[in-house]
Amino acid sequence: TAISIRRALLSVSDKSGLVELGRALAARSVELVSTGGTAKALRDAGLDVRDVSELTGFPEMMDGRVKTLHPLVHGGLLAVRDDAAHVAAMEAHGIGAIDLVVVNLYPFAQTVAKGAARDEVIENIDIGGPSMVRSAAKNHAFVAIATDPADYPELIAQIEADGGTTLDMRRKLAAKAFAATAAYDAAIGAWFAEVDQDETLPASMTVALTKAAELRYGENPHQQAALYLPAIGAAGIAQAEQVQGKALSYNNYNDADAALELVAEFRDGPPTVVIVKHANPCGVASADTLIDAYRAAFACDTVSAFGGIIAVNRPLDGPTAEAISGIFTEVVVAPGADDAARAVFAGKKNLRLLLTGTLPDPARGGLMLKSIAGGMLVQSRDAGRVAAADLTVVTKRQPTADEMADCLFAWTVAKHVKSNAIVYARGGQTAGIGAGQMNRLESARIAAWKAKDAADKAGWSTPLTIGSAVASDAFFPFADGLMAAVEAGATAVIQPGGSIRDADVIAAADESGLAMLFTGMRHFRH
Ligand code: 93A
Repeated sequence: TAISIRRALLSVSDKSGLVELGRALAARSVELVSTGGTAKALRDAGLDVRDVSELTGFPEMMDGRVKTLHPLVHGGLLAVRDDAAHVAAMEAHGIGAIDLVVVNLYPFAQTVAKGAARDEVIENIDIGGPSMVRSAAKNHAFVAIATDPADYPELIAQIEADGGTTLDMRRKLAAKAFAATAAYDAAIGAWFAEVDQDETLPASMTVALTKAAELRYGENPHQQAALYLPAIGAAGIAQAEQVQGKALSYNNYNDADAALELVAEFRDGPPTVVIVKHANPCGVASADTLIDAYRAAFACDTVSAFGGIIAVNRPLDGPTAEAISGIFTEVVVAPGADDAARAVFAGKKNLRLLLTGTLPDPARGGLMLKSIAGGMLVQSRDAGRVAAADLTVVTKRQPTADEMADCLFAWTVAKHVKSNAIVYARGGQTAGIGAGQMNRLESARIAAWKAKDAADKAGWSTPLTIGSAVASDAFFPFADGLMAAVEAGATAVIQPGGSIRDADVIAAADESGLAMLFTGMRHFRH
């Protein structure tokens, strides 16, 4: 059932598409009623407009805070047209029906984003706009509500076809309208929570996210997926600029996020390269140059690196891009890329190049959300980091300076490996990474086996684990995991400590002549 449109109320902050819509309505003899700025824009285009202040008999007042909040507006929006009592009320009070509302709201999120002062942010909380949107959307049986210029063309098409709108479209527009006002209020709530509250975990949370991109599919082809972005929030991989390559997939985003978060730990460090597969690093290295770091990271696991996601902590140069291009790589994430690097990748049509401008602060706060059936788990971000001064030597032997450096490097990588995580490192490069096993001993063995495999493939006489440091993301519950590391050739160990069998583990370390450091901090990651 199409309703015909005789009167439209237009009040928009974003004036794009407004004049075209106004013209289409005027051509159908629709009466246009508008607020100040919107009326002016329509008049400037030569259209006839009635001021809302003329309709209500009240001037727009209090800096525009009160312009459309009036029974002559909301009565015209909310009246049920086939209810005799409602119709009688309209007649008694001189309320004219409004058939179409075109409203988009004060740019709250944009005002926050540009760093405006508190007063300006508050002034950009739209009250009258959402009220009209909600009144019209509630009464969608009779009233059409457009909140997005992207919907104007279809609206115009319907009006031009038969002078009205279909119930089907009005329902869709109403759903979109309520989603828009909900997201708007959630952004306001999030802003207040951020600026005015101290608790990390608020008593309740409204998360307003807008679909920014449909993804081809989810983790698997039979799953649907999309990227959603918050109106207000910290920047991260989701905001990276994609310079080339086909659209990112769900798994690409997930892996690129893991790669960027790990490489960001080396924000103030030497040139560093991270290669990620299935959200776990399969090679990480720091060196004097980016290309050397890439080669060292790649050497850790040349098999897994195929189809990997690479993140670097320096703007990409041509030679490094050339080296990366040696094997198939899905995604490269970098703070920037010079012309030579861009030219190299331009020849690799499938490679996605993401530029982030800067690297995120590894110590920043924030909340991590994980959905479980029927609820959501929320925790503060793992911003924990340790420096040499935070470590306790628990063995008879002190670590050498090289061992200390390798321990810190291995520990930083282990933080970004799914638990149980065991990472061997030597000379600023990972030697073997054991991830995601259900017991620590298996991770230690897998990491050692991988290091041996890498050495065989590279033709090294001994694996890099000989003389390496080993990091464990949580304490060794028994000495067996530690002994596996000793067998692999590790001479230094870094782990949180805190097991009831710490004494056994320390004794085993002393017996093997190891230097062992306790961090007092655990880095489970699942
Ligand atoms: O300040 S308000 O909350 N009070 C109102 O009564 C009101 N009516 C419409 N903001 C109000 N609006 C908003 O004004 C609309 O949502 C729209 O964003 C804006 C359009 O103003 P103008 O037509 O003067 O540019």
